[in-house]
Amino acid sequence: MKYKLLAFISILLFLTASKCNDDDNTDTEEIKDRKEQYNNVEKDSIMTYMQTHYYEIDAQFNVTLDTIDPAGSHVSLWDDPNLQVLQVNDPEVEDLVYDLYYIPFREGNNQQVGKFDKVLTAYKGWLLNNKVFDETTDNLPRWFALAKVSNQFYAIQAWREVLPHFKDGSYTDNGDGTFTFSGYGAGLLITPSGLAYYQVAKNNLPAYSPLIFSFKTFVTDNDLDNDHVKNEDEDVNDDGSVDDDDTDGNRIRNIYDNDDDGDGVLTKDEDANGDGDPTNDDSDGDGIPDYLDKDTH
Ligand SMILES: [Ca+2]
Ligand SMILES: [Ca+2]
Ligand SMILES: [Ca+2]
Ligand SMILES: [Ca+2]
Repeated sequence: MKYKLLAFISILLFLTASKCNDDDNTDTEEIKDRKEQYNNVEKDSIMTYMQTHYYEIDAQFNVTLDTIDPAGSHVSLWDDPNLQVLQVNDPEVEDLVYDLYYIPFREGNNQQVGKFDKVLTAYKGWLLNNKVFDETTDNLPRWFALAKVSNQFYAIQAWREVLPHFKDGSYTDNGDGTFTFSGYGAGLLITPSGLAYYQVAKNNLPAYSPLIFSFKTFVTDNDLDNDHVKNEDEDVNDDGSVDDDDTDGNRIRNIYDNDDDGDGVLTKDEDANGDGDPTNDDSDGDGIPDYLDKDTH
């Protein structure tokens, strides 16, 4: 089933930010100071937006955003009792910390999304002027990698921070190329541009845009290379990044490598005790599990 679902678009398009995307910025203007942009501009514009807008959702967690009528009774995003805020460090400036807001509609009832997983999502993205700049439907969901790995596409940081607070759901194959998803996580997030595309402008997206996303976490893939070592365990040196774990030095990071030690035996087959978990087998007792040990297989 996983392989059928993988047919949905996975190498993306829009919502991805990877190092190679920096080439997209053909603008020769100087890049704005990240601290000034957040502290003097976006922090206020995000707060004002949230204080003056409300959301409505339908039974499938599709979101409508609108301006609050002072005579009405709508609760603003800012005053939503379920509003959560994450303190997130800027990836480039050490003492810049963002408020990243999200509102969970439903947590989801199946597997927790892992921070290095790939997630099948439906989503909608808005600018602060309420214009939709990108969206996909439940019938055409898209995969997004949360692991930040060089030369691979991965989701913007706001997604990488928020989605692991949700779970996926379950699905049924309708037999006609479509799936029906249920029990998934769903929510809304509001991010400063520093955790999104910052100076990069493309298509409907101006540079320095704070963004709003509604999202649904349909399916999370916790073993990207199908080697029976979960994505979170492919961080061998346990430093919070999977971009520096390449045991056999073949330039394919362990998280995408199905033979992590390059000894010619697939990682999933380096399971001496046959319990389905290659991480607990150390045949020569040298403290290195067989799947990371070229000497044993
Ligand atoms: Ca690591
Ligand atoms: Ca691997
Ligand atoms: Ca084992
Ligand atoms: Ca081995």
